[in-house]
Amino acid sequence: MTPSDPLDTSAASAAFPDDFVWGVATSAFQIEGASAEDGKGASIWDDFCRQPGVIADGSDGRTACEHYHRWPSDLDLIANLGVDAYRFSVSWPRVRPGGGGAWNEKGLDFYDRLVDGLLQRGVTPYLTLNHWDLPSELQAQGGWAHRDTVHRFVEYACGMAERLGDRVASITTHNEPWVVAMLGHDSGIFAPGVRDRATAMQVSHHLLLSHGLALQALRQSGCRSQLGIVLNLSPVQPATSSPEDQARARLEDGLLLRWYMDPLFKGAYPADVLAFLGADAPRMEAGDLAAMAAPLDFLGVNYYTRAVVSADGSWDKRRSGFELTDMDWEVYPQGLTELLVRLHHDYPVPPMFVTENGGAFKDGYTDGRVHDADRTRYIAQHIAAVGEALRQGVPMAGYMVWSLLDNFEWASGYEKRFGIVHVDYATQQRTLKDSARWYREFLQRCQAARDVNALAGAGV
Ligand code: GCO
Repeated sequence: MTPSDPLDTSAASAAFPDDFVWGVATSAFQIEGASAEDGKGASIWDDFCRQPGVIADGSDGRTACEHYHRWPSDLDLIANLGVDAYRFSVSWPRVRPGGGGAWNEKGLDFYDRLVDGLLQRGVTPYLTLNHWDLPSELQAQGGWAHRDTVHRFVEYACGMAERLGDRVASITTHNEPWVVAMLGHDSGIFAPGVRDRATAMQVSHHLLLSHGLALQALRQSGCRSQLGIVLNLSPVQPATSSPEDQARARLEDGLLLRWYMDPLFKGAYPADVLAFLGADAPRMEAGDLAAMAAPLDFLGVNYYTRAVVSADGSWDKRRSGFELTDMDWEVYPQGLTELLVRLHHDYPVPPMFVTENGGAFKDGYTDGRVHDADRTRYIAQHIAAVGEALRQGVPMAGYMVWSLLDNFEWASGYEKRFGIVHVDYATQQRTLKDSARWYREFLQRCQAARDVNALAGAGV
């Protein structure tokens, strides 16, 4: 192993400052199960899964990883990895079943216990409010396309901050608004399965607006958690240097990245994308753009792969020469450095976290072990890419692996496994994969370096 080998945990850990936050991430619908227990209301994902043919294996989130019942042992697992932080999401319909109206004490109690359980184990809670499971009752009134949902979200944010804000270090408003808008309302491959470009853009506007208004309300209420948003971003590269491919890549970059980053950091939508959208551009009211640009304490970036586009659709990633994951996504760690450096260069970004990064691979389970060398390499290479961004002066504050557990991978059901911990869905048994063992060893190295520095700082 050479010193620059990303799998060498001692060399890899050296690139990071002592206060860098290491974590693992999940989301409510993907792991909790208990989809109708203790007063939980239905979400758009509960409904969507019932439509024939939309989930690859015909599955749903009714049981998932049974985390709603197995949370104490899952928290032990998290603590045992040695992470600093656990990123999870709250199921809105579990705590406020109708979206508005009465709150559900039993649902709130669950997250109370979860947060206390993390703190007792020395793990810092990072809370996400909207990881896609909108209450069905709000969808019946128009969902994110309807402006009232913005106000229901602000109420929900304030209610959760009131309940948990004294104990959670970090609150994220939305996870991946692009996915909610475009996959949920343009291509319709995700809940709620709408296929209409104008609706999708209106949804994106309401997500950004609700984010800004929630931040404002949370700060006014004296909430002391760090506040931010999480975007799914990738470098968008033209397949060739032809003017057509370059123009297409610029537009796709506009729809994916600048459509969200510009209003958050520059107070305006990108003019080229507005021109492209024409009549599909969202309706806005005075003050919306100013509200959306509320100052952020952090920006979360979810990174999995790059995007390559060609005007005629002829790009074929199978011929690119890069390894593909089980999602058919290219393994492209240098894209993470490229992306983070660009964000730092183009926008006045606050400290950034990689809030999700990981890979689905076909795992083989043998005799209590999962030798997922491909996932281990993927994670190590991407951690090295974050280290390189830091070296280039990018303000990076943390990195979280997606995901702690194998879980419900949306339209792919349970067929795609992203966990560093294997889940046997028949028995709910959890098994550390080799990637989890590698991450644990890596975190031990980081901790040892911190201890040495603390001793040196104390003059010992
Ligand atoms: C995401 C989603 C996760 C997915 C992961 C892998 O934020 O895109 O948050 O829920 O499972 O990205 O596709």
